[in-house]
Amino acid sequence: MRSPRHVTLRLLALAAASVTAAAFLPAPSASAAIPVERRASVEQECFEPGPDLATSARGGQATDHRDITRAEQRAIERRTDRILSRTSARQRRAAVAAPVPVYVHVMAAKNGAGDVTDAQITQQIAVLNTDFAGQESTAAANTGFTFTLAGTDRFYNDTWHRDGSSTTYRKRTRQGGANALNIWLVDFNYLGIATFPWDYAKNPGIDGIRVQYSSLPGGSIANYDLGKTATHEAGHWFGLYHTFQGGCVATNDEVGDTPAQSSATSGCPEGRDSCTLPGLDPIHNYMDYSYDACYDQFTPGQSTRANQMFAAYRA
Ligand SMILES: [Ca+2]
Ligand SMILES: [Zn+2]
Repeated sequence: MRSPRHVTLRLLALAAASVTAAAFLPAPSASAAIPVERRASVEQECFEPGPDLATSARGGQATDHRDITRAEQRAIERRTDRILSRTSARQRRAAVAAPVPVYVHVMAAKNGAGDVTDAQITQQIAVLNTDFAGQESTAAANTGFTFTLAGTDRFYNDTWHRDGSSTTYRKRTRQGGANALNIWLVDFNYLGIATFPWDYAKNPGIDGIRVQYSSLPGGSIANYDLGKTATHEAGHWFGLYHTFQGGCVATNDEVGDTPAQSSATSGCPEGRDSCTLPGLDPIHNYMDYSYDACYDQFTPGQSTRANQMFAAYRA
């Protein structure tokens, strides 16, 4: 049994040495240092984060969700198919285009750091609604999911603010059922970390996404301050993988209309083509690691998958 811990994808790489991923990439248009980037190991070996999530991820070995091997990926697909085959058409219809209640937990420091405003939270919910409705591109799918702020609570605890004791704080503060998106706003070395829907039943208390508070609209992280980290992490919460999951293999993320890519994208390198398989890299996809401004879509295939996963595990 692997650890239920979840490690990061949208990773804040603060160290200047954090450029291994760039080896795959066309040079960014400006040569300025990238203060923060979403980056992850593309290795598929089993990664067990240590007790201190932030420290274990700092080395760049972590993804923003727990590692999924090819074998486990296949098992998840089979399990989902079995569940859906037992789900009635009426149940599946009810799960499509579901309204999603959102609970935002502001984990501020005692001195008030991280105490985002209600206006920022409102803007973040608006970003989720825009992005999941496919309003940023004509190529984008409307997933049908809508988000409503169901509650906000605020804590002033330095340990929790730094994402310490995350299992404890999540279990104590999580609200709603499987269909409720819980967002914990913290200050850690990631942009965000997510749990997957197929893990809800065995570990409901920690279900949700943890997001770097300064990535909210109006936040302070250059290139990652438009609220798209929450969109990306919510994508995982709906059961979407990275578009670079598995690298250059046809099945990669189990979605047919997202071309395979060898590794995470950094910045917004137009024309990137990292696999010989058909299609340019989907650098504008919310499930890549591009800059916030580069993101503009979920695909129809991702929308279908998110709805199926919701019907199977969250409805
Ligand atoms: Ca794909
Ligand atoms: Zn991710």
